[in-house]
Amino acid sequence: MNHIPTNHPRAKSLYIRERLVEAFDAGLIAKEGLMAHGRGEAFDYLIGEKTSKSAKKAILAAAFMLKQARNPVISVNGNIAGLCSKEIVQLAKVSGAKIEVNLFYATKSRRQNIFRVLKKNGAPRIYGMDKKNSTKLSGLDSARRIVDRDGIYSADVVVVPLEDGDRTLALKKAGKKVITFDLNPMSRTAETADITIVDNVVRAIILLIKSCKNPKEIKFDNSKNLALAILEIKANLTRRARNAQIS
Ligand code: PTJ
Repeated sequence: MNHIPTNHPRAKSLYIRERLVEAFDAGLIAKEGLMAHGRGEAFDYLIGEKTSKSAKKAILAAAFMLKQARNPVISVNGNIAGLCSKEIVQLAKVSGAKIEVNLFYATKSRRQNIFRVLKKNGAPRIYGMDKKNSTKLSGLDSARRIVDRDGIYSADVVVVPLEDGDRTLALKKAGKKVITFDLNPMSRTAETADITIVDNVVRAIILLIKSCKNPKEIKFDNSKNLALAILEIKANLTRRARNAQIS
């Protein structure tokens, strides 16, 4: 990380990139995960690289849903393991959720590496590691259909950060509530989930952990909140366009 000057105007974003590259080298992240991050970065730029009002609202709603859940599970993929393993373990602790490794580009070695990093960060038990305990989620053809009987399969609430739309739909069809983090408010995942936190998971997860310590019930409608997120992007772009005209 020492080649990024601390006074670089985009230092924070570059540090996150660096973390991803290190996690890729450590065998946690798929190549495609680096590209998925690039798409996220572009949306982060559009939302102004800060937690918006709509995201704060979704975080409050998510904390309440998690705390009310009977059997919540956090689904961990390569990107999330690379970006915030420590915070995933903290979130599991404050919310009472289980942690399950579930991959789209599934390989044994990446699963093991993710397991190890979660263990190192204090995860007491990690689901999705024992083939004997696995089963299939119906309506899904990707590797993500393989889930743990005692984890995602029997969960009532599933947190799916950086997700693909197909599994969100399959989880919904299986009667589960879905909470996602997705910087793209127009993605299928964002539109299908019950609660979409349109923010960089690196920022939002810390706020979600805080909110789980003091959960409050709020009125929440995901479609309306997504519309608000899109309008926030529009307002940000309008402001940028005005500034460009003045200068
Ligand atoms: O580790 P695996 O094998 O399970 O694969 C994980 C990836 C992320 C590669 C896989 O799930 C994938 O291809 O995802 P998608 O379909 O590209 O969707 C990722 C979504 O997350 C996109 O809408 C991105 O905008 C968004 N995103 C990327 N980085 C972040 C993000 N959202 C929040 N925070 C981020 N840091």
